[in-house]
Parts: sequence; structure tokens; C-alpha cells
Amino acid sequence: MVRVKWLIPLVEFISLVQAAQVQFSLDLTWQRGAPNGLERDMIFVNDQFPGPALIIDEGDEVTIDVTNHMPFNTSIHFHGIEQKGTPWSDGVSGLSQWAILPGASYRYKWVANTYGTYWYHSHDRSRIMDGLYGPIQIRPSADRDTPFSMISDDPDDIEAMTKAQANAELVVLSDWDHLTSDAYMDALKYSGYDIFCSDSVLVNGRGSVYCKSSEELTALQPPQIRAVITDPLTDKGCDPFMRVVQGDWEHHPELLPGGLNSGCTPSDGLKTGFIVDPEAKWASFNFISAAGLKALAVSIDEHPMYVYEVDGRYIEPQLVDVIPIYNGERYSVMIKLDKEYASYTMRVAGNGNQVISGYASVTYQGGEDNERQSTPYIDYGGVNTTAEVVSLDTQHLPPYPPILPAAKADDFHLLTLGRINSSWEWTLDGTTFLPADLAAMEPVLYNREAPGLDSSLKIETKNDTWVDIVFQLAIPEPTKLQPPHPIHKHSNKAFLIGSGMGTFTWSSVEEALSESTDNFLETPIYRDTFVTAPNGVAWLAIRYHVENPGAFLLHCHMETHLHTGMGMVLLDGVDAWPEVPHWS
Ligand SMILES: *[C@@H]1O[C@H](CO)[C@@H](O)[C@H](O)[C@H]1NC(C)=O
Ligand SMILES: *[C@@H]1O[C@H](CO)[C@@H](O)[C@H](O)[C@H]1NC(C)=O
Ligand SMILES: *[C@@H]1O[C@H](CO)[C@@H](O)[C@H](O)[C@H]1NC(C)=O
Ligand SMILES: *[C@@H]1O[C@H](CO)[C@@H](O)[C@H](O)[C@H]1NC(C)=O
Ligand SMILES: [Cu+2]
Repeated sequence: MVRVKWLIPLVEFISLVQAAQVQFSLDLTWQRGAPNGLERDMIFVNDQFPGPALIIDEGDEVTIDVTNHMPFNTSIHFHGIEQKGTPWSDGVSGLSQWAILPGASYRYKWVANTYGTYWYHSHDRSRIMDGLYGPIQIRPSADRDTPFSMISDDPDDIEAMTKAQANAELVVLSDWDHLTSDAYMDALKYSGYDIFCSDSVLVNGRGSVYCKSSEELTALQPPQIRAVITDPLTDKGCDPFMRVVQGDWEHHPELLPGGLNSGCTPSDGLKTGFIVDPEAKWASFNFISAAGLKALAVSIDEHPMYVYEVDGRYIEPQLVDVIPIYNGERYSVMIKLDKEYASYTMRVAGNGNQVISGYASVTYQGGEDNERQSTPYIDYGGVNTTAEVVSLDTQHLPPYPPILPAAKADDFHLLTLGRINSSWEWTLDGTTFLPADLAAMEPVLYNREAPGLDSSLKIETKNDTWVDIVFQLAIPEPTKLQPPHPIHKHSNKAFLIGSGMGTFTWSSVEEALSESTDNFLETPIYRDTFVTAPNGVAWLAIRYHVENPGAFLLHCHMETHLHTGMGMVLLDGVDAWPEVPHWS
């Protein structure tokens, strides 16, 4: 039995001595591009895909001017950035701002009040699937205590790791399809299926389409998934639309575009190559999942990884070979460069919802000509190659230095997650959908009573209170599962405090704790994404501190789920609601 010992959080004193002002301009265009070798219309940021990295120092005052040269509305959200005191810069059309019209610009201003790995992406319709994303790295101030002394007690190693962190490789993982986001969403709507099939997995915007037979792909399916999906996978390694997944709703297979869920067309694209300097002894790889649909798993052949930062916050390092990474999540790792001078494959595999992989290479300087093939930890389907392979334990990620939630919350909300009325429409509040045309509406931040948003989609909180939210999965027969939902909270992070199988029958977390401490973590996890269970009826509990009045989204980060309704609005600190400045 675990002893739960939560305390009042430590106040963090970080001196932000040299607050510099930094400015970026992001120009968004809609052009032809071929990340995986196949051309289509897509979004570029400053003519790049993924968009340029925004490298910032902790404490900086950041201005970002976004100009929309595209033929449709847009916005930019800075994923994981708290937006303390600047809720109008959170970048959600219809919530924190009016959409940026074609030809128009918007100025985002915020303070980098924390450190770590983040990213930016569109928050208008499902444009992530058209390529609107890029990485953000906030370098920690010099007085931040790093966890590197828990990896090695050799001062040379610690110095090398500190340098590696400053020169980290930002690794944007994503999925890619030949259909535009609008065409993809139309395919769900007209066929009635919940589709999560992609053509390619990209690493920093590069990849290929690999085609294998249905038999081969079915054999590579993770065993726990094969136990439920008993029919053969498609020739793209995708769900054959069994009733246990799609339920008994109406479906129109004849309206599926060819090549979407089946019909693989091979294509050769470029491959990302990382060069590491073995003299530097350590390298940091900061993984960001910008996937629109896919759950992924990442590994670097023959290189165990010390995971030291999760969603932009240090943890007590964990040594692993494989990291499962869901939409929006970030994991930063240190690897020791102590292997033969050669090239090692970085493998990024679908993690449960498709048998697919993407690759990059990590090459030691001086090992470019070594022809040796590296040995994988995972196969094409993301399954471990030996029993010794260690996967990240996502239930044990103690924040470093320790930080704890309040022992008791002031407010409790139980949300029921599931499908309503069709296989492809999703709800977070159990009864209604976040409107798909939210992006075209009057921003809720400007008017809390803005029409168009059902009251059940809003959670009102008072400033400086603690709020518990329990996410309950509802799975009607004959469906046996929901895909894991990576639930992302905007503004400040929350604590993952517990989870369990079955139904959360208690009326508060306190009551649940008094009956079943086993469901609660001794060391709550502090992050901005919370992934629901992959199988069966289950629940997940988070606790957060309301400290930034404004309107913030709480939503599933799978683009198809968000855009079909799986989101709600947190009206945080309504008693201290901000005046929106009128500078534009
Ligand atoms: C890894 O694979 C082996 C079989 O090679 C299996 O027995 C083991 O349970 C797997 N471990 C994990 C964590 O998946
Ligand atoms: C589901 O369908 C029913 C019947 O058509 C309708 O009354 C209801 O409003 C729908 N639910 C949602 C959340 O749209
Ligand atoms: C674009 O945004 C404006 C509001 O700023 C809205 O009136 C319009 O309907 C939006 N267009 C689309 C296609 O959503
Ligand atoms: C909201 O509460 C936080 C945490 O107590 C506090 O720091 C902040 O100043 C408050 N904001 C307003 C506008 O009162
Ligand atoms: Cu979801």
C-alpha cells in the first residue's frame, strides 16, 4: 500500500535578472510540399517545415508577430506556455482571440516564466495535420538546479550534460497523410468511421511511405491489440473497422477516399540525420510529439536514454530504452556517447493504433563511413525486440525538485469521455460537443456569456483555489475500447494524482482516497498532458491550482477528436477576470 503524503506546494523563488526582449516573426504560407516524397498542399512557416525553432532564455519577454498569408483563418498556440497574465496570447480562435483572417497579422506577447521544451501549433480547425507546427526551447536560467547529478556524480559528466542541454537537438515527431486536414475530416464525416490512419511518421519533417503486406503488418501488431482486433489489418497497418472499435453506428465504407485507410502507395522521402560529437561525451535529444493522430514510441538503437525532463519540467531521471509519446507530450533525454563510432537508427513507431514506423539516424562524428548496422530495441510495429528492453514507466516521473499539490481541493468535476451519436464524434463533458465552428466565434475571453458555447462545456473556477477533475471513460457495447486520449490542459500545468480501472463511484477525491489509496500516486506527476487508459472502462484524476485568470481549453490532443467535439473551457479565476488590452 502506498502512503500518500501531499503537502502545500513550495513557493519557487527564481530571480529573473536579465529579462531580455526577444521578437520573432512567423509568416504562414500555403504551398506545395513533399515531406515524405509525395507532393500536396501544406503549411510552411517562414518557408520551413516544421517551422523554425524559437530559442528563448528563461525570463525573456517574447513578442511573436504572426502573419497569415494563407487562404483561410488561423491562430498560433504556444503549447505548454503558461501565459501568466497574458491569456489573450494563448492562441485559441474563438476563445482567447478572433481568428487571424487571410492577409492579417496578430501580435502575441508573453513572458517565458519557466524553462524547458515546448512547441507552437495552430489552434484553428485541425491545421496541425497540414503542418503548422514548430519547436520552442526555453533555456533554463543559471540558478536552476538540474537533476544531472542524479545521472552521474562525476563533475566532468555533469558539465558535459549541462553543455548538451544547452545545445539540445530538438526532435519534432509527427504523422503525415496525403489528404489535407479538411479532406481528412470530411472522410470521417461522410464514411462515419473514426479513422486514425497515416501515410508516414516524420522526424523533423522528413520521412517515407513504406508498404508491406496486410499479413506482415498483422503479424507485427502488438499482442495486446491483436487480442481485441482479431481481423487482419489493412495494407497500411490500420484498423479494419471492427465493431469492437467502431460500434454499431451508421457507416458508409463506399464513401471512404481510396488510399486513406487502405491502399498503400510507396514513396521515398528524405531522412533526418543528427550528427553527434563523441568528444562531448553526452548529447541531449528533446522529443516533441506534434502528431495529429498517432500515439508513438521512440528509441535510439543501442543507446539507453536518461529521461530528465517531462513537458518542460525536470524529473528524477529514469533510464529507459523506449519512450511512449502521445500527441503534445515532450520528453528530453541524455544519451551517453560511449559506443563504437558509427551510425545508429532512431526509430519512431506507431504505438498501438497503427503498425507503422519512421526513421532518422544519429551518427558519431568520425563514424560516417562505418557500415555496421545498429541493433533495434523495437520493431516496425513498436514491439520490444527482447525481454530486456525497458520502456518508460509513465506512472513514476517525480518532479525535480519536488513539488506537490495541496492536500485537498476546493472543487470537484467528473467528466465522462466517449462517443456520441457516431463512431467519430467525441465528447469530454458526456453530453455535448465543443462546436466545430468555435474558431469563428466571439472569443470567450472577451465575453464569458458569449453565445454558442453550452454552459455544460464551461468549468468556472475562483482564483487561488484547487480544482480536481476526474476523466471517466464510458464504453458502450459492443465497443470494447477507446483509443487513449491525450488530454491537454492550457495555461499552468496540473498534477496527475491517480487513476484506476472501472467507474469512479465516489463524490470526491478525498472520499476515493479514504477507501482506496492504491489508486493514488505517492508522488504526483506535474505535466500538461494526461493520457487515458488504452483498454476498458477506467478513470484518471488531476488536480490543479487556479492562478492565471482567463479562458483556457482542456481537450483531447488528437486532432480528429478535438475537432469533432472533445474539448471544454476552463473559465479560470472568474472573480479576478482580466481586462483584455486593445493594442491592435
Ligand atoms: C518485451 O518482449 C518480451 C518478448 O521478447 C516479452 O516477454 C516482454 O513482456 C516484453 N516487455 C515489455 C515491457 O513489453
Ligand atoms: C444525438 O442525436 C440525437 C438524435 O438525432 C439528437 O437529438 C442529439 O442532439 C444528438 N446529440 C448531440 C450531442 O449532438
Ligand atoms: C474566419 O474568422 C471570422 C472571425 O474572425 C469568422 O467570421 C469567419 O466565419 C471565419 N471563417 C471561417 C471559414 O471559419
Ligand atoms: C490569482 O491567484 C494567484 C495565485 O494565488 C496570484 O498569484 C495572482 O496574483 C491572482 N491573480 C489575480 C488577478 O488576482
Ligand atoms: Cu481523444
